[in-house]
Parts: sequence; C-alpha cells; structure tokens
Amino acid sequence: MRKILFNDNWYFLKEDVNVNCFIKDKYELINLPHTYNNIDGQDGGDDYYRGYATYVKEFEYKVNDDNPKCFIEFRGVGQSCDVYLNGTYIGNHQGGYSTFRFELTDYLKEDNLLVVKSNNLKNETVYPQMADFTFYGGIYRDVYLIECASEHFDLLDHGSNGLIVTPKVLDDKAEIEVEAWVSGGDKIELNIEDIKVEMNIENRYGKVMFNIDNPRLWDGLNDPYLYNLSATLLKNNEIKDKLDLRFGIREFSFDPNKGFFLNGKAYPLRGVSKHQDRLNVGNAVSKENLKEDMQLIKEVGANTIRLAHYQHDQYFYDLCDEEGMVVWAEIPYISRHMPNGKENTLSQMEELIKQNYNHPSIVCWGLSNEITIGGGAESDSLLNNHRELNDLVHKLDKTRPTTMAHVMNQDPHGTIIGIPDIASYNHYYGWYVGDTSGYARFFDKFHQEHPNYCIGLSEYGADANPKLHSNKPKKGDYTEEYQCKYHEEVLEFINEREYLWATHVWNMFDFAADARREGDNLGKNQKGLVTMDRKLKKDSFYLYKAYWNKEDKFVHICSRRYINRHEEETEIKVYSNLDEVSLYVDNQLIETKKADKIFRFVVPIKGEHNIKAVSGEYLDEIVIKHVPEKDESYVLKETGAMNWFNQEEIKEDYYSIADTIESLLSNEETAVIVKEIMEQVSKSNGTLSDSANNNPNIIESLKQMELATILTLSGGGIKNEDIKKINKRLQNIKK
Ligand code: GCB
Repeated sequence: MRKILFNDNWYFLKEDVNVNCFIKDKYELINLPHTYNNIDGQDGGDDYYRGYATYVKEFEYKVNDDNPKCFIEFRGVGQSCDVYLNGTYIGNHQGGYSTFRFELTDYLKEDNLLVVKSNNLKNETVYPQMADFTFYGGIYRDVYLIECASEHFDLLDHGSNGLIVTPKVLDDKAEIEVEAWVSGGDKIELNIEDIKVEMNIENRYGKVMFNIDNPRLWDGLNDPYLYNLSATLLKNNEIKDKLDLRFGIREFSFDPNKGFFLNGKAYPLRGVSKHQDRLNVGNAVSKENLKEDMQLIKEVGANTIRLAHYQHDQYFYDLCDEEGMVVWAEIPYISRHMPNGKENTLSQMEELIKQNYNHPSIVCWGLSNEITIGGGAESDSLLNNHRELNDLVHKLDKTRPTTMAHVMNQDPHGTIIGIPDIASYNHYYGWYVGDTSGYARFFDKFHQEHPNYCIGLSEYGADANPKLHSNKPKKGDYTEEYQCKYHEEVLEFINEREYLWATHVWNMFDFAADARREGDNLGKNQKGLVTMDRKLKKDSFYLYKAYWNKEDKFVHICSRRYINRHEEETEIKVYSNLDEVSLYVDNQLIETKKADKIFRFVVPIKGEHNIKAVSGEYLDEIVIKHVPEKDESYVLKETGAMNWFNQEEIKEDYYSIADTIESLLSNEETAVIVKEIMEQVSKSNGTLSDSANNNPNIIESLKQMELATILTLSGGGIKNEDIKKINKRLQNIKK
C-alpha cells in the first residue's frame, strides 16, 4: 500500500458550484489543511459563514500495475462533504471530525478533476449543531491518495485500517488477540519485535491469539512503551499489502471509592480538556501546532486529556500514546438532542472506535456532552439514542467503559445517569453558579447516594482575560486573579477526593466560540490556562504546574501583568513546586517562607519596585508601580451582563439580575419579568438560544443560574441598555 500526501495545490472557492464547470480564475490556489472560518469564526457576532465551499484538484494518474486500486482518504472535513471525480458523484460524508475514504479506481483517467464540496450548514441530522465552539468548514486535515493491490487491508469500514489488537494482561504474560479484515488474500504474517505469528484468512477475516511473556507495559507517564506490529498480507505466498501499527499493553480499572487504576496501581487522573483550534488558524492546525500543544500539556504536568467535544486528529492520539497521556475520547453529540440525528451519532461513534481502537492512551468513550441542557432527560428519543450508543460501544469494544459529561442541573437520580458505565459531571460552581463550596456539596452527596458508581468531574473552569486585573478579584470580573482564586479553591476540593475517577480543567487553551461576547474579547471562550495563540501562560497554568509537575522546578510570581497598583500594600503571590521561597523587594530580602505550592507575601508599595522570588537556583522577577488612582485599563468594559452587574450598585434587599432564576421565579412580580426575558433570550442568537427555542423547559432547567449569567450567554442578543432597564425594574421589587 502506498500513501501519497495529497495536500498541495487545491483550488478553493467559497461558493457552491456546478461540478461540471470549473472556472479556474474564480478560485484561489491553496494548500491543505484549510478552513474558511479561521477569521470570521473567531471574531464574535455569531455570524460566521455557514455554507458551501468548493475545493478542486487537478492531477495526473497512471495505473500502477502492482497497486491497481486507488482510494482517497480525508482525515477530516467540516462538517459534511460531497466528492466528485471527473463529473461522477463518488460519495458523501456526514460529520466533521473523522477519517473517511472512497474508492476512485473505476473513475480515474490520465487527467483528473477532483471536486470536494464541503459545507457547515445548519443540518438537523448531523452533530454538532448547538455548542459553545465554532463549527469550522473546510478540508482542514490531511488528504491522502492510497494505491494498493486488489488484496489489501480493508479501507472501507468506517475509516478503520482493517486491523485491531486486543491485549490482555495475565500475571507475567500478555495474551494478544489480533483481528484483521481484508479485501482478499489467504494469510497474514505478523511480526512484533522478535515474535512471528501467522494468521489464516477465511471470508476476508482472520483472527489469531498469542502470548508475549513478561511484557513491558504501557504505563502512562512513567513508561509509555509501545510495541510495533508489522502485518504482511499474502496471497499464494506473494506479498500483497503491508501495514505497520503500534499498540500498548496495559490494564486499567475504575473504582467508585479509589478512582482510576493503571496496571494495578492507583493513578489519579488529573488533567485538562482541549479543543483543536488556534488563533487565526482555526482548526486547520499543523503537526507542529499539535506538538506544541502536547508540550504545554506535559509542562503543566497533566496525566490525562479529555479530547473534547469530537474526534481529534489521529496525530494527536498518536502523541498521547507516545507521551503516556490517558485519554477520554468522545463524539460531538452535544447540547441539544435532535430526534433525526440518531444515525449520525451511531456512525460517528463507530468511526471513533474503529479508527482509534488501537490507541493505548484511550480508556473510555464519551457518549454525549450536556445533552440535557434544555431538559428532555426523560424523553424516549434521547434515552433510546443513548442506550443504542451504549450498546454499540459495548459491541465494538469489550475493553473500555462508556461515560458521559452531564450538565450541572441534570438530576443525579434521572434515568440517563444509569446508562453509561461510569459517570461524570461538568460543574461551574464559582463561575456560572454559586461559589466553589458547591463542588464538595454536590459530589460528596452524589458519591454517598451512589456508593457503587464511579463519578468524575469532566469540566470546571473560569474565564480570564490576561489584560484584566484586580487586587480584590470577584466572580465574573474576568481577571487573571479571579481565575487563580477559583482554581486554588477547586484544587483543594479535588486533592481531597480520591474517589473522583478523573478531573479535567476546562480548558487548557482559550478557543473560538463565535457567539461569545464577554470578558472584553469577542468570539472567545477564555477559560484556557493558556491563550489561544499559545503565547501566554496565564498564572493559573503555574498553579497546576506547581501541583502536578514534580520534575521541572520553578518559581512564578503571579499578577506580573498587574503593574500599576493603587493599593498601599499589595499581595505578592508566588506559585512554586519547591518548599521554600524568599522574596526580595529592590534586592532586599523581605521574607523566606515555607509553604505548599502557594506562597503569599504582603509588600508595601511606594514608587516602582523590582520584586524577586528566589528558591535555590530558581528565580523569577517582575516590576510593579504604585499609582494614585486605580488603573481602569485593568477593569472590564461593558460587554456583557455578568460583567456589568459587578460594577453597579445593587440594593441588596431588592431583586436584581444578580439573583438566580429560581429566586426570581419564586416571586410573582419578578417571575413575570423573567419569563418575558427568557422569551427574548430564546429569540436571540447566543449560546443558549437554540435550546431555549426548542425547549420551553430551559427556564426550569437553568434555575440555579443567575439571571446576569443567562443574559451574558445570550451572546449579545439582549443589549446593555435593556439589561440596565431589566435591572431597574427588578430593583423596584422588594425581597
Ligand atoms: C460546558 C460545555 C463546554 C463549554 C463550557 C463553558 O459545560 O460543555 O462546551 O465551553 O461549558 O465554558 O461554558
């Protein structure tokens, strides 16, 4: 089999065209990977182009006698696509994140015209349609041309490569089962290190079992050892095809009280989630970009990654195998159940599993994310969809459990909770709802009420724009300081709960969500520990590094971008994974402190000061300045309700937008106002609007949220003047 990278010299036009009419002058010459939403999908307004685009490639082809069959492989096209060769329709693919292939053999000529129409249109049968991220369009991952013999490892089963390896650890040996699906041939020879095994083929299928004695285990970050397997397909002893792949031997389990175990030892999964996009690049990222992402995740010291909210590039799962990251993999069945989308959830799941089965890093398959956000947890259609997905996963993979990420207001005793093998919740106490004490209350209760059920925290986080600062950080102020405070508190909760089978920070990197309008940054979710261009590590990055990275010693002074300070005394906070830190102001030792990860010093400030934190050979320094007035450039502008109410005077004994929906609904007068607003929200175009449109229960299901948060998430659909008016009305009603 010969794989030829097919990325260069494509013609691109952001239009739908007649496939028989290629007017080259209208097109732009580009190389893949490519997306047409790298700019408009990240600049706010929820107005990025969702439509057709056409990609055309001219190429010459000569039949190769040894490899007369020809296929095309796409590693990801957003979100749906149709493929034509020389005017003939070849096929269609629904779903923007997985590999798919078509056979081209019968339609090839010497000079060829390949036309790929991608579209990211609204479509009630393809996920995702409603979610907090941009649905980029385009051929945004690699394309390959594959030439092979008539007898080859199967290429047309959901993008799989026709061979799966299932290792099982048994005392001092591992039992390895290999299964192969081929288009022809009678025998496969397998070579794994110095082991040689033969497999017979019958009806295009073969299966063999053998042992590896004293196997070297794939042991997470400790030793991510991978075995190389080379498989040769023969017919009458003549070589027809060859496939190389890697696999890992490991054993893992989940315990409701003690969390995750890898190779028999407790291995608490503590890590981050990630999306695949970048600033100005969208999702058309390079391998170098992905490598850099992995380096940053390693530096922060995570041992697990939730690859949200869809299937990621094969290359990234490969990196996870190599680096020893434990992975949660999932499909984009998210936010809103679509009764006509079931087939698509099943096909995306089948692709996810068949394409990724051999990655030792993956330990669970996620069925859905916050799918009951607009209610509907007990609807037959939603429950049946989940049951079918769950059964499909169990049929395709007997070694990994299913899980799902529940939305915060999902009833812990609802029917859906019992469907996946292990449970997980997304919770934003201290950001969207209440304060961080909510974590202990919710999870300890869940754990107590479900003593035999594993529970994890699949998302938690708070937005921070690194331009914004405060010496008195508050929820909703988008400062780097509040993000730190939030994560310090949540980490305390997590570190005391070994029963949590995994925890994933939302998110490792800021990412695009074109509907967002908050935190003085349009079109972005800023919950990342690192900015979207990967250039700036926010202070909270170093908090996690202090807790998780035991090797790379460092000291980091927080609030280094908070230079102009108006307070007389200021807190200097240092994050470090060393035991002792000394603080110097203008080269004079102020104090040496022992602490656990977080070192706090109080320093009087007058003019400009050089601040140094030192521990042995490790040092960090910043400059701060005393200013007479508060520097307003550090304070959030008026770009959303959550921001706004923090700055306003609110009469506490009267209702306001700072109250929860639940409390506003409990008063007759304010309930009328809330219902009016929710109707408006449902007509606007923000994060919540789709679910509000499609489910009147949204008011009920979001009752723990403050009204201000909901107005913020309406994505600008409700104007600031109106928010002020609403608040004024509420402030006339006494509690
Ligand atoms: C969630 C979603 C995620 C959002 C996140 C947020 O619960 O699963 O897709 O980005 O909240 O930041 O609001």
